[in-house]
Amino acid sequence: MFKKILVANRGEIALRIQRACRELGIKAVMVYSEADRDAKYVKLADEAVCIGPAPSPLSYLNMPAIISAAEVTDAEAIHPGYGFLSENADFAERVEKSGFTFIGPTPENIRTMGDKVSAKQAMIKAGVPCVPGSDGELPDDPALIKRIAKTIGYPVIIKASGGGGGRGMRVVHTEAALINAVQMTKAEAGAAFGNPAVYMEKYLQNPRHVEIQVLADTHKSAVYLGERDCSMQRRHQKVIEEAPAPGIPRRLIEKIGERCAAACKKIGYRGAGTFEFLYENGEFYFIEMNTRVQVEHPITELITGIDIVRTQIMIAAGEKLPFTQRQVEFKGHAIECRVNAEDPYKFIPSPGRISMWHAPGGPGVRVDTHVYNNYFVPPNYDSMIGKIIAYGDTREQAMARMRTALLETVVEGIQTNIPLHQDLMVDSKFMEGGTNIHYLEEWLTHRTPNKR
Ligand code: MV4
Repeated sequence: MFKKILVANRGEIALRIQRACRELGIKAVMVYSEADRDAKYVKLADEAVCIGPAPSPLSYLNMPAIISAAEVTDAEAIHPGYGFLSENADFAERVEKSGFTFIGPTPENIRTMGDKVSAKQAMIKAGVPCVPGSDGELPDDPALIKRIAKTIGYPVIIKASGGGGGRGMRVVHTEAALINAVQMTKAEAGAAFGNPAVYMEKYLQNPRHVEIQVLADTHKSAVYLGERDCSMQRRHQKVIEEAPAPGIPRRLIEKIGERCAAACKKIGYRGAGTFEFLYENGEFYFIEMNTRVQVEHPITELITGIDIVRTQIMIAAGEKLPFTQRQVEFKGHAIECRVNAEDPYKFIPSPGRISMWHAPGGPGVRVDTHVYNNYFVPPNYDSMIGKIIAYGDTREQAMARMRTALLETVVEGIQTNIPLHQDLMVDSKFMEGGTNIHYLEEWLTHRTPNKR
């Protein structure tokens, strides 16, 4: 096992990784920007290295600064967390070329999944069901493009191969609008991602976003840890996630989960990964794969009892997965509310000093956050300041515990989206379960501030 790991991230996930290191008896080197100097996980660190000024391009995205920090502290491995450099294949490659272990998949895995056309081709080949589409990059010939769209059937969606997570997409409803939409998407993709390649898919009108968590080791073993329903989102930012996904038959999850684990073996995947699917009318359609630990990983940890971050480290150290698929058991229900420093009605970021912080507790409540009394939320980064996760034997119990947890939480000095979560936890459609990817945005257009 490693003796020392460098944590190349900030905020709650930096603390989460530091905790996993402590549990494993591994020293954690924390890197921080000038804006994060006072973070508690920096003060509590075995070692800490300032890697630059507040703007992330100068610090958390600064590859030479991070690799130098690993060199001067004699770290053996680098955990990238999520966001920042976590899905940057060139970074993973530079980490390994410098003699460190990248705690994540191979640069080749990351590159394949970063290019959405090659990701989809790899998945089709590995037997994972995908959204019907162009099977590769769209050709230039307008007549050919029209023929592909006609075969798929309108509406179709044009997506940039270099995009993902909702960037570089256009829905097309008629042949009259098709060629212009393709040209526009190509131009934007070229400018934004340096890659004008686009592909086409059938546009699914009312799907749910259901993802499958996998873990694969370097000894040809791969397992799935069930699913997460991430349909409650606004502008491609997830707001609430839950596991299991309400109302999806267990045999369907088993079938798609087994396909994902088999695909991992087929492509030589290593580490933690997430297969993103659209789920509509009882069918799963692969859209993208994320090659990192995800924000919402705790809900899977709670329903399986498996520590995903700890397992990522064990896999990177060359150990075998300490359990088989048959030993993975799903128990209870977990819901996560992302707590953002923002206006709960207008969604404007609300950084600043937290004059009072009181975390909820009690049975089945987990809080993953790096904040504390008098913590200053810097304006330079993502507005998420933590996650409240509630677990219960049933979905109803998890939701009841979440309501209590939200009521107990005190955050003063900044605005947060906790009032939004409180309103959603008593919304009858959400309480029923199975809301689709459009539900929250639609709900927000009819929302009236709730007095309490
Ligand atoms: C789609 C789709 C409908 N049909 N693909 C958006 C993010 C990116 N990961 C893929 N996205 C979508 N792809 C087809 N063929 C609808 C979306 C989509 C979406 C997907 C997941 C979660 C939230 C979403 C919000 C809007 C659109």
